[in-house]
Amino acid sequence: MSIAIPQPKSYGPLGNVPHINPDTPVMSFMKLAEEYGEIFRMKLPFGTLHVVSGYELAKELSDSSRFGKVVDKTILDNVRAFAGDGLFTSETDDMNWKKAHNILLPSFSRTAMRGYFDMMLDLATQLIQKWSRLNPDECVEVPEDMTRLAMDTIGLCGFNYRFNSFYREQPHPFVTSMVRALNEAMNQAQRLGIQDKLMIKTRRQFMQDIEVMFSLVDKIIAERKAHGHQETDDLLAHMLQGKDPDTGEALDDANIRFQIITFLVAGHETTSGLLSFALYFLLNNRDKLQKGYEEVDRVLTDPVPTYAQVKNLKYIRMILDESLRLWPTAPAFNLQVKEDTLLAGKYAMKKGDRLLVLIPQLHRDVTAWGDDAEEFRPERFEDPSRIPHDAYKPFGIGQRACIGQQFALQEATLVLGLILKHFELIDHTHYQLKLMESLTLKPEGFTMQVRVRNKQAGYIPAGDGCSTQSAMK
Ligand code: FDE
Repeated sequence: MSIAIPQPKSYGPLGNVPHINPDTPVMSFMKLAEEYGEIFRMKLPFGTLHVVSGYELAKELSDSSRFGKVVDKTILDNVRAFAGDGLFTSETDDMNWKKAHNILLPSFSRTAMRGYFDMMLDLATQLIQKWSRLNPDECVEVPEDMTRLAMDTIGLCGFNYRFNSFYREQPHPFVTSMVRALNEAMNQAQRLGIQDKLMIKTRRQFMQDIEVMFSLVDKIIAERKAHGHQETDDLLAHMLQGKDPDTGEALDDANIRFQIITFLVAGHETTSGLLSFALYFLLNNRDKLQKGYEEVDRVLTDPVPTYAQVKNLKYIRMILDESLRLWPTAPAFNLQVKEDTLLAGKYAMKKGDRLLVLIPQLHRDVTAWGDDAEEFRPERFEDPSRIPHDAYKPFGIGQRACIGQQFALQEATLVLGLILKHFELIDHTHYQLKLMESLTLKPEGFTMQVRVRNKQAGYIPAGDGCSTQSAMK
């Protein structure tokens, strides 16, 4: 016996659109989930969406014989204009997805991570040096600096290219174009077809931004081909040399271009948001911050941290896991039903039905996480056997799960460990969380002050010398 899937009030031809605030769709969906529960239906211009956020339901979604990723016809389809058939925006049955997945998987294995460590350290050091040279009344723009760090890290580890973001006041032109094109891909999804065609200037800018991205990436590929890649062991080398074990084929240049852009897009905002939220949570949970300090002082005993030491930052890792639970920076993914099925034995779903998994809400399901689900408590991740894995999906599910997971976590553990080792964190504005939603989530306008730590002097109390105005610029 199936039971009906609830749907919020519908407004004629607009369907359920009026329930969604276009600036904060994730928040809108979370509010609706509070009211309508583990699954509800939304009638939207491109079709009907089933928003899923319950533990019982999520358990079944990893079954790839019943559910599979679909490249949604709104945002991701627009992102395809510059990410093409790269890993993130290709369909699973697209030949190039499987091929690239096979070729690139070894580059993201746990063992491959050791090879990226020194490059990650290079960028982390740039961040620490920048912060240690600030005057006491200056403040750190957290998401901005974390974006510099994440962008430069994927650039260097991926393609041996330095964006040198820490040496620039303004973002690298590639980054400006990428961010603008991503925003435009989101905005297009909210405009009607005819409205969209009339926006000639916007369209021209979009095409220009894509050109900027293509030309830099094509240059990187051409230079690498011209100068050989004997010494460089990065993603690009793997893409140029790798052969798909299934077919024996290599990736073509057009696809490599899309993969590079894909890694830059997928790797920078998500990781930057993760680090920003982790710092936000630590400022608001002083006892956890203290535990973090204790760990880095105990483990990071060399002036330059080693790979093995970073692996040993267990509590720092738990802080990151818990940050990704409360604010998973990639907040949703799309699935399609492969055959008619009964979800959790009670909701009838038809072949082709679309699901949106709302991760932040799933991560707050009290049936999986307990009554303190809203609380920031890294200790939940202490005992792996007690983590409700089916209710924890910050990296997606199945074969389309995040290929960059180990990469992002190693980078974030290193960076957060080094930050705590070197700095006292000061919440000089009593920052109140304001979520900024683009393709990913970020704490908007989040700034803090840092003081170089001096153990003899003990804790240095917070000052409020940094005006919010300069913080927001
Ligand atoms: C992916 C991903 C996902 C899934 C999506 C869907 O399903 O649609 C998710 C959820 C994610 N991812 C998440 C995340 C978070 C973080 C922090 C990250 N992520 C990071 C990173 C880094 C890098 C480099 C990356 N990432 C990448 C990536 C890619 C390429 C992808 C696609 C895959 C396939 O194959 O599909 C992803 N990522 Fe991530």
